[in-house]
Amino acid sequence: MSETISYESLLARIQARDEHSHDVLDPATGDLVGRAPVQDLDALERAIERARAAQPGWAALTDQARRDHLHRAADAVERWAEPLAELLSREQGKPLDGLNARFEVGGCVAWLRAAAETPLPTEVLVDDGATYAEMQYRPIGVVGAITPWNWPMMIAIWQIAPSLRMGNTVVAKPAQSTDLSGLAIAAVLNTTLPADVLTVVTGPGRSIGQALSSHPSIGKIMFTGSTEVGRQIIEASADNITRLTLELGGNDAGIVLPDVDPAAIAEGLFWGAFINTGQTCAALKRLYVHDSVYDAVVENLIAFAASVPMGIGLQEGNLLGPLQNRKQYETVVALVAAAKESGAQIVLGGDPDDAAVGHFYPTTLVTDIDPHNALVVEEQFGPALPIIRYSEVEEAIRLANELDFGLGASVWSSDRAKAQQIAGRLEAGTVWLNSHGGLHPMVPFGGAKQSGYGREFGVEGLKAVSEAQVIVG
Ligand code: TAP
Repeated sequence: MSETISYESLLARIQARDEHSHDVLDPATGDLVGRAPVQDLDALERAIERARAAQPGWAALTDQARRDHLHRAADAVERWAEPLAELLSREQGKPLDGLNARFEVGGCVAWLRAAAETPLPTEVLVDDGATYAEMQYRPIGVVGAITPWNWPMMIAIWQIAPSLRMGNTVVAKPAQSTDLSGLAIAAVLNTTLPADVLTVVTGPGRSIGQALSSHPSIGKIMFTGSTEVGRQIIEASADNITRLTLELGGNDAGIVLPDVDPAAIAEGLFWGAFINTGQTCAALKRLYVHDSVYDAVVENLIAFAASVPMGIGLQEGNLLGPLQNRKQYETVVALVAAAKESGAQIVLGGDPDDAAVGHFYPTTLVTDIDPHNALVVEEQFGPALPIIRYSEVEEAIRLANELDFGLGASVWSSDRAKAQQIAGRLEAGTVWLNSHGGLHPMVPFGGAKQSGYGREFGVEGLKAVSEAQVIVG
């Protein structure tokens, strides 16, 4: 890629050149963003073959050489940061500002550098004079990386960066609704990486994703997406005993104890739930609030939420955007409508303009809702938060744990010891205290129960894209 750094030059590199393509429309305006290629199974075969051929040479580099490559890739993302953020905003819908497009591109840089810097020395397991045993972490081979549309660049990096660090090559398949973002981040990485170490293949999940998951030359699938597709990948990969990391759906609970200061926690609660306009796996999706502070928490949340601007991503200042696609918009419409019909109170929002351009759903807070209403027990993946009243903390813990999901959870309290004790009883991969959803590249992240298995980030994340080998003697 030439170093003429502009949005136009980025788009020119990744756009489809023939009729095997689909239109990409801006979810905020309906404008044409570009045309994304739709590839076929032959293209996938060729990509896997090239990745297989490139892998031994990549693995033969020293660990330091691969770490240097990741830092150079991070430098490239920094140089291309603004065009990447603009494309992300146009295609995904998220605003440039706030915890959105520029933040996501910054996350790509941070996770690339963390994957480069995380030490993974050989572990000496036993050295007692009679036995010497050590554990080494070797490449698996070719990793298939399948991503969703909500954080299409950053999640791709979460899968690609540790895989490359450990000496694997990667074939990536972005979600079709954000193909251009997946192609763009890879194109920027490929300005510095050796040929064929990272390839992107676009096309439908049910054909390209399915074939990638069942391919005998793929040693590991890194998948982030829905629980339903996670199950299909388990089945598709079974014959080859392909290694899997599955980051699946979430329906995170937050429990607010009676000792909180409602004004002080309103902002944290809001962004825990509404980051990326609610389209985040580990967003706060059901909030359980003690009866004694319920009204005050709701009042403070309404006041904060009403002050956060929603609009077209490219207009600076907006902090919330549209839903990324019509299907997701319709899911949120149906869930809030059903909640309203059941007698729940819509205290903010809930009145989308179906005729408006763009998939905008207003920021919505729903109170006095039955704990088993669909808006509570299903993953809404949008800007509508149900707030459930409880009177006994045991009841809140039981409700939080009763779903099959177990990605994240949070406890809100001014008593750290009490909050920690409750955290230990919640069935979730991560429990935050007085915040929700913050991630760190050195802190392992992943789901309990049907939110998936395996952990990403930090040392655990490097081990997950490696084959452990014990050497004895
Ligand atoms: P999915 O519909 O599951 O799609 C995810 C990816 O899988 C897409 O690239 C999709 O391709 C592909 N795919 C579809 N069918 C496939 C198959 N049979 N075999 C292999 N791949 C297939 O999810 P989504 O709607 O993009 O994302 C929303 C979901 O992801 C939510 O449930 C959310 O909670 C979850 N999510 C989880 C996390 C973590 S870290 N746990 C993070 C973000 C999102 P196409 O687009 O071409 O169909």
